[in-house]
Amino acid sequence: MESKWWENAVGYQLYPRSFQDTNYDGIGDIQGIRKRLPYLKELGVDFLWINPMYQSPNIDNGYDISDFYKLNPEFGNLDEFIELLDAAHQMGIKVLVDLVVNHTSDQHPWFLESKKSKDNPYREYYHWAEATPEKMPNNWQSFFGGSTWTYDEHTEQAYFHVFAKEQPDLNWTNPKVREEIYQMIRWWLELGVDGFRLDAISHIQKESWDFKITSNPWAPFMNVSGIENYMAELSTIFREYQVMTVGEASGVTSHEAIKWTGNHGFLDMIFELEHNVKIGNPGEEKTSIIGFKKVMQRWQMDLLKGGWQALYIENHDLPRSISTMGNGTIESAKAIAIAYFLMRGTPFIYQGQEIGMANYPFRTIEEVDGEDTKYFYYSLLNQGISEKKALKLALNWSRDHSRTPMQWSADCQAGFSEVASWLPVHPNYRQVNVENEKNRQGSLLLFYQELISLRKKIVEFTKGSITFYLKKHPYVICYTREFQRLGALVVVNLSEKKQKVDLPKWIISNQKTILLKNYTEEKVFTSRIELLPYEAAVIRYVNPKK
Ligand code: TEU
Ligand code: CA
Repeated sequence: MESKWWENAVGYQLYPRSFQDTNYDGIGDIQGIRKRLPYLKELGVDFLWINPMYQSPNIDNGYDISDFYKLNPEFGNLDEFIELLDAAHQMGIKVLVDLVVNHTSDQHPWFLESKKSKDNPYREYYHWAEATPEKMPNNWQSFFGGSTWTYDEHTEQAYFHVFAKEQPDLNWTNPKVREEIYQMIRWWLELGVDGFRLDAISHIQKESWDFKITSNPWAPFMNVSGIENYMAELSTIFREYQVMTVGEASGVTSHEAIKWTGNHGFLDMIFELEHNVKIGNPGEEKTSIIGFKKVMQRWQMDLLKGGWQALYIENHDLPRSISTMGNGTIESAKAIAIAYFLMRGTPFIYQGQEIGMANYPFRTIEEVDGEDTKYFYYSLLNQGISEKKALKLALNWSRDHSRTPMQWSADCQAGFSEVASWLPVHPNYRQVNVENEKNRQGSLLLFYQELISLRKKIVEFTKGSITFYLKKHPYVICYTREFQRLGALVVVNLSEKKQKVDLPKWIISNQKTILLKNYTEEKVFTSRIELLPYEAAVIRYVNPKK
């Protein structure tokens, strides 16, 4: 297999609305990203994925695009974006942008035309079907709640949307739509972006409207057969420009992921969405460690056959991992970091994860921004559930937890802005911030820096195979990465309790050095070992059999 630059790279996901505000309107901007490039360079990341910055009415924070060729003025203009690209490139940092082509905003000129009449030339750019106000074409449900159909009184038909009603799905069966999309993709590539993160890409193909849902409610629009044709067309363009692509591909199984990624795949790598397995009573859910483990073990083993995974633990759609997987301590955050970062694939860090930003203690629904969270909250109230309970249920897994402003310093507004921000700053910002952690020995930030450089320096992590041990253990993740004679054993206790485990004897007896650990006390790793709460270590060994 030929080497690709991203095999040895670390990515950083940036949510521009909450990264850095430079003109003091409480909203992050392009100049803010530029200002913080030195920080990202020092952290050691090789590329950025920036969430959408296009023109948008912001029903879904930029994932509802009304003009693919313009930036939202609240972030800045195209010239500023080009300057950012140049500055990043000069520092050796590549830039991926979000490609949102499953849907547009309902304010996009195509949709405004499409709505006008049944014979409008843009009608077929979207999915319309016969309906009455009482009866939708089918009973499919959208991801954000409610029907996938919205009735339009003017033309007496309904249009289709898998997300909010303000995000009508594009009709990919229409060659004109595809042509417009491909043209737009080329335009951004000509501008010099280094690749794309493909939003919700596994939903572009739909089943026919009479498809009957049996168990999985999302089956009619998740990785539906026929999607390969569109993916192949897309990949032809990506190959021509030799850019990096990462797909958000929910519903693509670990087995199919080989076809989607790797040398002959449609894309370079994909994010799976399966590993976020929840456990606990509604309103108090945490991540199931065994659930996470099982999914990751299966994906990693399947992809060894020739695919590549985008590794992540947080993003803008998930609550903070220190709160959902960890117990709020730095040790737990370090353990989580080691657990996923050294698997086979390209690791991504979501902004703030590297300093241990935590879930926000929301007290009222007014503090919330996300439409999906609000929808959930109000539908609970409608079911007669009390405000207090509804808030707890709706906020436990809200996307807003990860969208509060980046905590740069102990200054007012955490150094994000000088005015009140669009989402409030987390009250813990005086302790949890970049300035503080940059200079504090043992901090999570310095640990991430070390982890990143280790990930890049040690060849096993880039080129090595992977083997899992203690596969059924409910809390301890254990795997080796091996390349030729060299090996690294990763062992992580993802629980608040001590765990006694047996490590492979032949590895322990051939150990050389401890590459990284999250407790400072000296420790000798014997094959029968008691791990402290959230203890994690990476041990280098030599394989005598090779
Ligand atoms: O999320 C899409 C997304 O989460 C679904 O594709 C997923 O399949 C489903 O929820 C599984 O349960 C992306 C963005 O990350 C998100 O922020 C946007 O709101 C969404 O697309 C719409 O563009
Ligand atoms: Ca701003």
